[in-house]
Amino acid sequence: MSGSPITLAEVEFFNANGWLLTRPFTPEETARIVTWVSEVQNWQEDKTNSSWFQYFEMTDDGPKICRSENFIPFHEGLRDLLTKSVLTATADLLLGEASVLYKEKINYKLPGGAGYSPHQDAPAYPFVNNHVSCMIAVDDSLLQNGCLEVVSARHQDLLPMDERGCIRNDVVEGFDWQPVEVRAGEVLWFHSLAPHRSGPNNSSHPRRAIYPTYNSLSQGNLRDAYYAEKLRMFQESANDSGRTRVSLIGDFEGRPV
Ligand SMILES: O=C(O)CCC(=O)C(=O)O
Repeated sequence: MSGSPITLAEVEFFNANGWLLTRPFTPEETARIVTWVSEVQNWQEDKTNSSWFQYFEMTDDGPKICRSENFIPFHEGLRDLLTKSVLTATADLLLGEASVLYKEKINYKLPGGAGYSPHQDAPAYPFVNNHVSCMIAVDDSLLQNGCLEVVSARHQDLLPMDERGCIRNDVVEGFDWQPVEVRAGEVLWFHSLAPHRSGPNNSSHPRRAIYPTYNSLSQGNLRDAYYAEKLRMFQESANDSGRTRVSLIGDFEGRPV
């Protein structure tokens, strides 16, 4: 696999475990990514939902931004990063065929920000069944600020879910959860059936991360359809969950503003 962004052994590790940690970016590239994410973080909320989406959560220190979505049409650097870089070449290898960007988000998890209940991503992704995501760490993602935790080798099937669309408690308790600390500029790939969760940010440092999701191009270029469907579902159903709604499943534990 000469010239390949990842080795055959890494593809095999991903296929066996459902996740893979890679180090594709130089310190200079990482610094650029940090700048770009800070730019999007400061964009005003578009209440008409005709451009990017910004989401907020309540913390003990007041409301804070918790997520941005649909930002690549409005940011060239991030668009190139997510659609024509080492990331797309890696997604092709992990999917075993040509990939296309399905959706993108930034989770900010600022100090005091909430974690995510144990879940698989697949139930939140309509129209496609072959997809892979990664977490590009913008800040060091560590135990104290709510790094991801994964379960190895449990990405074969959809697991039993609770009423929020998260993994049922009795199943969660039987799993061996493994925290994966990811340094700024490192990338954690995970299969859309890989069980994962994360705790709150109990530190004084942000834990920002970009999460692009790629699907097999053979299933179509569905990014616009995904965001249209998400908006439709958010508009058609009231959120009475007591949590901030950021996803088509109720995995985010953030308090509403
Ligand atoms: O950012 C995190 O801590 C978890 C993210 C996640 O699992 C999600 O957004 O579905």
